[in-house]
Amino acid sequence: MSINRTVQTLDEFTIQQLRDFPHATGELSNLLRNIGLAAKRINVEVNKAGLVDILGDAGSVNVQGEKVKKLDVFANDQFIRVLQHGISCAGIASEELDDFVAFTDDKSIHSKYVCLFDPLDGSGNIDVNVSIGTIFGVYRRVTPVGTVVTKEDFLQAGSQQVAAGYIVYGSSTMLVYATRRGVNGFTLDPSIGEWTLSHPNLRCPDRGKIYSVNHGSFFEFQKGVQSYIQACQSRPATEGGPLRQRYVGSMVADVHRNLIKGGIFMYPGTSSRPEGKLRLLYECNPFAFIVTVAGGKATNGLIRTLDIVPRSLHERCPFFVGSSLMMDELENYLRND
Ligand code: AHM
Ligand code: MG
Repeated sequence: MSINRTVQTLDEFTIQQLRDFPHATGELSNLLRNIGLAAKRINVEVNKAGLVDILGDAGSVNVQGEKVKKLDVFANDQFIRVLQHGISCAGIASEELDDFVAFTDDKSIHSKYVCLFDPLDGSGNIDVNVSIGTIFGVYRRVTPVGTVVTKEDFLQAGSQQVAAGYIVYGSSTMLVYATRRGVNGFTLDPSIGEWTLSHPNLRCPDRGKIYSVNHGSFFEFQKGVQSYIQACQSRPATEGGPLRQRYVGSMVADVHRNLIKGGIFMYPGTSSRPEGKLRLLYECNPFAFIVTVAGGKATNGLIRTLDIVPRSLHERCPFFVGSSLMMDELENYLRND
């Protein structure tokens, strides 16, 4: 089988983008390449997840005599290792770690960027062979290059992201990333181990037929959210009839589908958890950035997610994201709550 040279690889794509900016250093391209590399390694392990009973349960020793790690711990380790040994990242913060990690070697302290990620989101779905994902956001550090990064480099509003993306480990594995210039999706071609451009210049349709929410919590949602959900369910036939409800329980899969087909994803606060479940820095901000660049919207129900100034690394916030006209409609209901 010969390689199809009409397709562009991730590396080729980022290098081509660089040519438009003669003064760019290539550091961001390099960081994205490293993220792509870590994701390929994670993908290999995700595909073997069903074999844990054969190869050994997490925590046990496998047939090669190696200790088997939980997949989310493995994913976290991969990311840290790849970014630490690259030349483009000065530090990371992860949903899996209590505190950020500053890389203190000479190469790293001279890097411009910090990366925040959720190494394996939707991990409750691993055991049952349902799509899961990785989410990341990249910020330019605010402390001077040449010094060790501090917490303020990580506690930036989402609007400061220079890039954000996700990997969805699904029926195929895709890496989607956004910069201010646009959102592009790459599918992993397993035969050559390359990310190949499959979804250039992704735009989120203004409207879609899908809403995604955990209905089990319906009676714990605020009135405005309940009213909006009821409006989705009772849309008249003249406007296309009721919307479809789709909720995988892996935000990456849910938002990825809605980004392509049009739709709205909601993880509202509840009476028992007013801040909801999702983490602002690792889950909400990257998706808020991606969907906004693609023409959609993201809020916490009151203000744009990207405008929230974070106070702590692991803070949670209600999250509503999706097609712009559907978000406008939701906001009307929330305003009249
Ligand atoms: P996780 O980071 O522990 O995997 O949790 C995040 C996930 C999201 O991907 C998903 O949308 C949500 O949790 C599902 O939660 P729930 O089961 O409460 O609806
Ligand atoms: Mg998560």
